[in-house]
Amino acid sequence: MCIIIELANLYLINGSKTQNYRLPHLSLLSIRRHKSYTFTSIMNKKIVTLDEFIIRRQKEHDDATGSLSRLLRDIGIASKIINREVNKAGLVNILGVEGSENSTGDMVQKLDIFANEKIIEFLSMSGECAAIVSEENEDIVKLPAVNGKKANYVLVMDPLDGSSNIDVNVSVGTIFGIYKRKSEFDREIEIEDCIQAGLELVASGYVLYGTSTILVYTTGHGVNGFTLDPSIGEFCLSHSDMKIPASGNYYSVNQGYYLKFDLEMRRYIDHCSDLNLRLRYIGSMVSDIHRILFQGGIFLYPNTRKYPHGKLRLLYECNPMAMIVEQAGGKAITCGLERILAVPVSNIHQKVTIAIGSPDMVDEMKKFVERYSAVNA
Ligand code: AHM
Repeated sequence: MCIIIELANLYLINGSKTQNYRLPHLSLLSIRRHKSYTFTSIMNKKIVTLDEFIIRRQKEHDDATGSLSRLLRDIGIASKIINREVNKAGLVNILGVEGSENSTGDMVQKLDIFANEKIIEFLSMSGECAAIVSEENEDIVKLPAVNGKKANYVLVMDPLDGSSNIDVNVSVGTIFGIYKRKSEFDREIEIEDCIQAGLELVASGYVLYGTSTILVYTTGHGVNGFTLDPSIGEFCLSHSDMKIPASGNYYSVNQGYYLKFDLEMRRYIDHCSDLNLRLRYIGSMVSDIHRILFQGGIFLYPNTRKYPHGKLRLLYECNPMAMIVEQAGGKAITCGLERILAVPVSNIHQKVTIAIGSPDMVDEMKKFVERYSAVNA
């Protein structure tokens, strides 16, 4: 009986093709009542963990060395550590405020700094990553060779996006992208190795620490999502080959800046409002885009007077999210109508405007920009 309930509480996989057999809060009785989930059908399903999935995918590529797979797995492990700390964030008053000592004598850190250090520390030991570009570090962080082996990959990341949400128990996320270094292995890694357009990404993903924790990633062959089952400490395949709806009922923008937006953006927002679309803005890009990926919609961060080039960062926020959304069938462009993934990168902390989400909605926004920026000119 325990085995059945344990299995039923996970997302169940039929062979290699995932079915969304989500059976939360099951009792043995409810399994019996649920005609389509008989004992045999449940026992025949197999849970696919993130590690297993990555290995399977690696085997599909004859030339794969396993290095990218190991790096992805390491990111999965690091995100479990961050997840544990994010879940404890509400205990901060008990454990100590930032800058104070906690009960074990350690200094209490801000969670975004903690997440940053954890990922760097973890990847330093793995030997698969040559350098990291992080929102939290002014310069690139060069990682040492492990056992004399020089690494081939560069990680770009926002370790904890939407960190202002932590204190109030609202979802945050980690965003990451992986590039191949441009220079040869025997050369010391330099900043030029990290300055690459989104089109060069070999993988990207995000982890959303929400009501449940989900890791979504792509290597350019579709998008797959893995939900963390805390009872076994594993990310389990829960959403295979994710596709964004062509259109949706949500728009996501900080409408408080409405008067600071250009005319074309104000007209497009008016249009969303006229259509009675639902405005949802969590203030954490990962969370807002995650909703849109599932339910359809558009996320916007245009230029304002305060942020003439937008607020969000191209290399480690917009590019990885753009790769995910495009792989799921969506679109991502700047408010100047350039494809995000094709925007040339000139510095690692470069900002960019963004409109991202369901393809039909991004196309519609584009028409507003074309029409009203002409009026402005
Ligand atoms: P952060 O990295 O400091 O958390 O900032 C990034 C966040 C995004 O997740 C979010 O979309 C945006 O900033 C919200 O900005 P604003 O408060 O200006 O709407």
